[in-house]
Amino acid sequence: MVELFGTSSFDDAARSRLDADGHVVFPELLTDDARAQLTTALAGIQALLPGDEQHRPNHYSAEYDLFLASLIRHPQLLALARAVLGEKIRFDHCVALNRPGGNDGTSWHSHAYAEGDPHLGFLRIFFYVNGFVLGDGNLKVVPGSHLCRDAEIRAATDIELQQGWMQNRVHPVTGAALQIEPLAAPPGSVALMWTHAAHGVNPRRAGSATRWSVVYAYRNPGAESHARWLTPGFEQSMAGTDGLMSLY
Ligand SMILES: O=C(O)CCC(=O)C(=O)O
Repeated sequence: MVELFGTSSFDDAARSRLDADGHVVFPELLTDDARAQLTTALAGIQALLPGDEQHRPNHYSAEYDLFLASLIRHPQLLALARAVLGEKIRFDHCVALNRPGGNDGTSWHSHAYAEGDPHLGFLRIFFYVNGFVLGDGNLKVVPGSHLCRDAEIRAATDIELQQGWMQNRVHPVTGAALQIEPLAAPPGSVALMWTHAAHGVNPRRAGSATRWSVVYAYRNPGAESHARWLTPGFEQSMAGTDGLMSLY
């Protein structure tokens, strides 16, 4: 089994940052071996695109690649997910987020999960295999936005977000004005994010190499998940005795 992370990362300081900001980035956490195997797997997914519209290789990535599937139950990944969410967790999805040169990025959005019950967490764990620099397929966030638990945050541009959803809102805990924070991530970075955080991705520059990335999502059971791209056959093939693959 590949060693996924070079160090153990999630300590009290990281927990505080994740809970206050909605995200935390661990630079260079992936081992070189993991990065090499992830790059091969993600390039394989990229080569399959667009594929079957009903079963898209980038949405159901673990169903198309054994290495990506093997990471769902990787002890270091499960330990990280449980350190954040507690013992009772469910796997939600594994989605390839490769961004070739010229990719448009993604407009501002948040995701849905158990809006009425803040005890139910939904964690996104991004692997930025070859990283990204500012202004080139970089992730951007609004620290504190996750605390609003708003599944409907949408904006096409930074200005639209600032003049729309962010207008007249403050950080729910600190009371500070909300700010857009563009992130940089050196190769091998892992980012944790609560799913209700407002986030978007800037376009990848035309001449840049493909940004290899994938997200693994885990959540506390108890509510329906709409992001759960998982076929029944795959769910059964991966089922253990711990309920990790079930919906509830
Ligand atoms: O591509 C990324 O870095 C983030 C993708 C994203 O917005 C998402 O997974 O919700």
